[in-house]
Amino acid sequence: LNQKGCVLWITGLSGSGKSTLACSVSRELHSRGKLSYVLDGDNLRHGLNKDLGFKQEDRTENIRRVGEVAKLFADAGLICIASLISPYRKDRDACRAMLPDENFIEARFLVMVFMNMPLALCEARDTKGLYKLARAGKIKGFTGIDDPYEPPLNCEIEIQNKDGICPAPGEMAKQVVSYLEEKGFL
Ligand code: GGZ
Repeated sequence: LNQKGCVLWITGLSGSGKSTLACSVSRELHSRGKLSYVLDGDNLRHGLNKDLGFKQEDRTENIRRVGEVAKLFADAGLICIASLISPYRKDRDACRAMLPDENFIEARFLVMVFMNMPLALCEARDTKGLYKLARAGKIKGFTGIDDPYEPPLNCEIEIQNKDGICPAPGEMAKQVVSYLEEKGFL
């Protein structure tokens, strides 16, 4: 396999475009003949993590499990793309700590991607109507509404909105793939 495994960890609010970016990066890597695998928070909650809800302890356990699985994929040499809200800094830090750092002989580690989209933008999109339900009090503890989101302080890649508009998926994917290229992962 002519690639090094690593974990791309995409964090951000619901509706910030994490899954879109994950899918777009995976497609771009595929077109370059690189193996990747997407672990999506929302999907995993139907299987591996179907026993978990959205209380702080449950989210922590969710992140921990996905971190462990991502580590296995990276171990196998794949570029594992994990897209989860992962709202708590300490949980994301714990994932990072689980993976060996850059100086390790087998370079496989975590590249944190922050979807830095304002709540107003995510809420205006509201593709699944969840923000509306949260505002109406029909979903309790919704991230960004009545549950916290702690933005990363030390991410490797930040996807920024331009004048309240999210960049096109292909554009975001290029930013991420260029980073992986630069760092010798591809
Ligand atoms: C946040 C919620 C909630 C609450 C349901 N808070 O945008 P989506 O719909 O498709 O993705 C969200 C998903 C969040 O799962 P994660 O595993 O990524 O979350 S975490 O990392 O915090 O464990 C959202 C939906 O589930 N959803 N209720 N209360 N998002």
